[in-house]
This record gives sequence, C-alpha cells and structure tokens, in this order.
Amino acid sequence: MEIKDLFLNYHGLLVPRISHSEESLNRLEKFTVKDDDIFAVTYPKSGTTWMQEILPPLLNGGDLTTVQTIPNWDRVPWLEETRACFILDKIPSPRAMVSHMPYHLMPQTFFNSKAKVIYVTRNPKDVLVSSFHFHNMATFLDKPGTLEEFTGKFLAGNVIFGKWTDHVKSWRNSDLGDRILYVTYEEMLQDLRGVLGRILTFLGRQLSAEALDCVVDHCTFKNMKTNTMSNYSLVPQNLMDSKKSSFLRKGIAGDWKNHFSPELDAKFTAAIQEEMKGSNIKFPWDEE
Ligand code: PPS
Repeated sequence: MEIKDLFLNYHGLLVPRISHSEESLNRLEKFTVKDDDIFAVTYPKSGTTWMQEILPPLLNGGDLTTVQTIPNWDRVPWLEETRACFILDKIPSPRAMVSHMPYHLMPQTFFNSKAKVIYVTRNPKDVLVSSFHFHNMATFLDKPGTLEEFTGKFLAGNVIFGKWTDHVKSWRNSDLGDRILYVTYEEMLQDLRGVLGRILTFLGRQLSAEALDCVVDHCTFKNMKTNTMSNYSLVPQNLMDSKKSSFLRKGIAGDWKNHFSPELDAKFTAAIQEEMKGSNIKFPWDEE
C-alpha cells in the first residue's frame, strides 16, 4: 500500500489512518479539556501501554479491576484517535488519557487548563528498535526495510508522529511549570515503585504500601505480557502479526546494542546530538 493510503498528514505529521481520521483530528482541536484531566504523553514506543496500565489503579485506590477487564485503548484512550469520541464522555473524572501529540498540537483548551501531563521519554535508540519490529508486525504501517533504511526515515521524521527530537523538545520547552512531570522508561525499569511514588505525589494521591506493591507487581513486563487486556492479543492477526513480533516484545533498556552496527550507532548519535544542540536537555543515556 502507498504511504498516502496508510497515513494522514496532520500539520506535517504522519498519523496512521487505521486509528485516526480527519474527523477525529478535528475533534481533537475542539476537545474541551477539564482541569482534572491527566495526560500521559509519549513519542510512540516510549511507554504508552505501560502508562495505560499504571494510571487506572493509581487513580482508584489500587483497584485492578479496570486493567483486568477493559482493553488498554478503552480504559486510557488516545486523545486523538477515532475511538476517543465513544469513550471520553463516558469515563469518570479524573480522566486519564494518552497522546502522541507534540505540545503545540494539543487542543486549545489544554493550554489554559490545569490538566496535568506525565511525559515519558525513552532512549531513542531503543525507541527506534522497538518501532522497527512494530513496523514489521503491524500491517497498517509501511514496511520498514532494513534497520539502516528505517533509521534514515526515523531521523528524517518520515515516521508516525515525526521526529523524536522535535517531540521531546516541544514538551521540554513547554510552559507548563508544575503541571508536567518528566519520567523516563529507563527509570521505570530500574525503580518502578519509586516512579509510581513520584506520580502519586504529582497527582496528589496516596496508596497504602501494600496496594502500591500490588500495582507495581501487576505492571511488570512479565505480568502485563499475560494480561489479555493489555498485550494486544485481542487485535486480529491480520492487523498485528504476533508470529513476527509481540507487541510487548522485550521490555528492556539497551536492546539497540543487539541491533546497531558501530557505523549505525555513530550516524544515529551524531544526528540526534546535532538536533539537540543548544537545547540544554540532558538524558542519562547521553553518556552511554
Ligand atoms: S505504542 O505503540 O506507542 O503504544 O507503544 P508503547 O506502549 O509506547 O511502547 C511499547 C514498548 O514498551 C514496552 N513495554 C514495557 N517495557 C517494560 N515493562 C513494561 N511493563 C512494559 N510495557 C510495555 C514494550 O515491550 C515495547 O518495547 P519493546 O522494546 O518493543 O519491547
């Protein structure tokens, strides 16, 4: 299939037609954000599904019923997707949503609201590898070609939701003050309990130590992999071919080292450094 059949071009960003339409993107622009709304914002492959697992129990006293009975896309819906209109008016406040939108494409009402944002960043080398495998298994995306070819598209921003660097910079340069919390995928892997504690404080919520332990245990990669409400096994094989790759694939940091040649690493690192120059944004993986 051709690129134009697979993607819509939304303000210069490619977005997949399978889950977005002109109508859903119009609705996004007019969406009324409530002051108690919570957005987990990510560049794709940075921890979206993980946040869809984490937020409901943190917001409802540690109750795991929602995450055990409702698919992730309906329990913490994507703000910009076609399904949003069926769900967002029905979910109780405070509403938790996810979004892949860069800062400037959030709905107008977001900017003057008190809604909070948890922005999750992941090492872009692992984002690239995760995305590469996803493109191989998802029939509604373009075939990635070789990893080197896919890297070219990724660095040029010819991938869904554009350049990683633009996305990250847009949210780091936001004017949200204490309305935004930054976490990394790698911190979540290292100390999930600690990150969940920070999220609870940010959201002004509390959980007992036992309830928090249960949420942490439920949200491990191993346990999410067996949760049919979260592992995408409900999606038909003709859309996501799990024989090629699982959606919850490896769940580790540093898998890029198993994929990148020294040449690819040098090219990728130089390109990202060039784009981030002058931004004053530092990440733990910059030293690796
Ligand atoms: S998407 O398509 O944008 O919604 O994808 P997203 O959910 O952002 O990212 C998918 C990657 O996140 C990994 N993942 C996890 N890793 C560790 N622990 C937990 N609990 C977890 N949940 C999801 C998932 O496995 C994908 O990464 P890779 O590297 O491909 O395994």
